[in-house]
Amino acid sequence: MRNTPSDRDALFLGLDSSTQALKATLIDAELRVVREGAVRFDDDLPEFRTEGGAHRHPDGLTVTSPALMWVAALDLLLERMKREGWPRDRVAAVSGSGQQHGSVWLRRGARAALRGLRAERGLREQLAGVFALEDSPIWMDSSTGRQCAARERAMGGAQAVAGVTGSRAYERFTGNQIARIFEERPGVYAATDRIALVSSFVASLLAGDYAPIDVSDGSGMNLMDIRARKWHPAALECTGPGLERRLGPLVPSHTVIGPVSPWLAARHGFRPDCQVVAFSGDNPNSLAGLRLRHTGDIAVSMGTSDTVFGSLADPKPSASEGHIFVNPVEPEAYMAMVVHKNGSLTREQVRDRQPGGSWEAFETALRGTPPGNEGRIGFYITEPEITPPIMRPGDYRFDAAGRTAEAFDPAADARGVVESQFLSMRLHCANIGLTPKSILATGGASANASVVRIVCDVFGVPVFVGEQPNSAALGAAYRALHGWTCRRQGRFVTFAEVVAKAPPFRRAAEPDPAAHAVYTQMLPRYAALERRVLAG
Ligand code: 5FX
Repeated sequence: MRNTPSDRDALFLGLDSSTQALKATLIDAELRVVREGAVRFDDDLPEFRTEGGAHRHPDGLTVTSPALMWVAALDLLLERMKREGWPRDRVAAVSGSGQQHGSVWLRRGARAALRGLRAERGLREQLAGVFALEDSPIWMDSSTGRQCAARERAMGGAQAVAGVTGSRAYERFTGNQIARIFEERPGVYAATDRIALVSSFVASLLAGDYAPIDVSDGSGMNLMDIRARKWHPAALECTGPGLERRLGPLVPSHTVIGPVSPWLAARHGFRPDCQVVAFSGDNPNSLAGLRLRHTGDIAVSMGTSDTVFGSLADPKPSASEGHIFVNPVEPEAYMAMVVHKNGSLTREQVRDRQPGGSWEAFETALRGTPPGNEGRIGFYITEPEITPPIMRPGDYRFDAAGRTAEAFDPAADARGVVESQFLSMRLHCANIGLTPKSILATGGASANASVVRIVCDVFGVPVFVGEQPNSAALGAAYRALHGWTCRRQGRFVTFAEVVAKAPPFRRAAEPDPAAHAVYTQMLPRYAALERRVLAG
């Protein structure tokens, strides 16, 4: 047997089985990225005929991905690593990330197939027959409205479901997907020995056995009690019979679930003592990749949608907004996630109304208008909004006296859209218990200094900026190091200690107390106007 790599030479591998690709990031013990790679499903595995990694079904609601494609992608990725000479024999631990909510249905005999993998053949060839369902429902599926309504009825209403599981019943959440399969395809359900998440399934492929679901990705199922970190009996009960046995155990996210399979060692040159750390969901892994290590650290990702997620100690799960998951790096804490659909496209529309229609003009408008916009408040809704649920697109403007306004001048619209987006974020984050102590701003708009200034003053906390490409795969690599370090030291070592060597993000803005006071005063008015817009 090869010698254990010294701690200095040890490497940590993170995989990310996302919607469109399987990605890999390899880091060294100094947390530097040493290799990256990816298999893109549509281009590299065209035989599965996916578009964006998925199949959209004619009903317009059902969206699935072929489970065998994820297996084939791992074969291909491992072959490429071999060909490119990745130093697999120095990998001390591997962890991973999976798109959240997707489920993999394994039939009786799957476990024996995983345990008995033969080194002379690839995974695809040996595992083609293990699925009770070839097409896995994924997070883009919205076909389970009926099952969601039934869950909320059975568990005492939307708020009761949120109170226990961290989110009201959502169509894409795995429990509701399972309920639909049980109802519509009872034969599939009966033939199923194990229902895995995408994350725990890919972990199974590396460990050569069923891998447990971790409590952080497990929080995206509407089946787990997020406080007890256990399956919730009533939530299982209204989903399908014999479900606990089919789901298997839940484990803390930093758990070492075992060494890699003999198959991975013999065929791909991994060390037999390379450890597999429980895989988790992509959003939990991104939280790790962005190194949100303390309660109150939040990330604001400004993209097509604006997504906020962060660590918190005292969550207030809500039926009307956001999700609460168990935190993947702080076992006692939680993470919250809130998605605002009207992000960059909405900002771009308002930008186009500025003279010249450029970002420079938008920035000039922000600089030339005062915090609070002289009392003017606008709601700019390009697409039906998720948080808050404003379904009717349009611009809703109010003057300082709360009267409906037909129009603002273009500069007031520029300030109006940015202030409105971040006041909404502050309001809805607070509603679920997320109060930031620091913000990491990422995504396109984080390059705009005047936008960052408004984020900073609305929340009243320092803002850091930085891009972290492939944050889920990188987060998985950090979590591999974290789980391995905890195991090595025989105690829980904080994630903050483990990632202390990573280069800091750039501190981009400090709050201006006077501007922050303006926004704090504005917030109750904003909330009241939002209620008016919601009431139509
Ligand atoms: C989270 O709840 C989601 O549905 C998505 O962000 C998926 O995790 C994407 F993979």
